[in-house]
Amino acid sequence: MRIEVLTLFPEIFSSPLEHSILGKALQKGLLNVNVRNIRDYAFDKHRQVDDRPFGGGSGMLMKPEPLAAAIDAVRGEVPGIRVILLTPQGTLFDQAKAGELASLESMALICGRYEGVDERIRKHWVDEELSIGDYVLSGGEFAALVVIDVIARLLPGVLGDKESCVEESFSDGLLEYPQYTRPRNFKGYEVPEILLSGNHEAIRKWRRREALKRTLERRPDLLDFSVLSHEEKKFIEELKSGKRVAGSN
Ligand code: 6GU
Repeated sequence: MRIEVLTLFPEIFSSPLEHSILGKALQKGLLNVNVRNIRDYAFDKHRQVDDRPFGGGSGMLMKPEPLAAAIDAVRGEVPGIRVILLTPQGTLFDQAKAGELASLESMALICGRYEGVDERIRKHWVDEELSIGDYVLSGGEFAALVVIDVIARLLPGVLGDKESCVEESFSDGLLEYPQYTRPRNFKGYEVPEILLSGNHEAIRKWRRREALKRTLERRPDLLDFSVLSHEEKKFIEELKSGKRVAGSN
């Protein structure tokens, strides 16, 4: 996959793209990220990239000319590229959206500043607008990094076998079950007995139920989209009605 990033702050991207899973994905060539400075497409004397809004009001807007020139250049170099503007006004970027984007050959991520971009860019130069959640960032750069990281994890070859197991358990739509590593007793706090039992079927069941409990407690909205067996639905109903108490099985 090829990702073109358009930003006024290209330096923000260097470290996050050098390390860990993203760093390896880039090194292996499974993913290509090219970061461009929008200011390089400002052709007036002062290379101005922002301006005051018509009609008044506080804050500056991104001027249309440099953005349009940058997007036109990217489209010229990468035919068919999907152009995405990162903005708090976009539709929500979630795991399902990530899955959809992961199948593209190329996309351009335009990092807006939060006061916004000229409406004509949104309407006529951009294919889609995405937000990563209900809060306001100072700019789209961190949002772009979130999008890149989430999508990279879905590309073939990026995750090793061990890591992709973990991935599967969120893609079933539930929160993770609790996990423990050594020591068995940490400052008086014990690891649940069942995990030491060696009974793989019992452990699998326990984990599934813990994931259901945690999801019901913290993110009941996710249960509407998860695929549950008849038995699991019954378990959830029992939890809700108080027949089962949190912490017990
Ligand atoms: Cl994509 N940009 C900005 N500036 N703020 C955000 C966002 C994006 N998503 C959530 N908040």
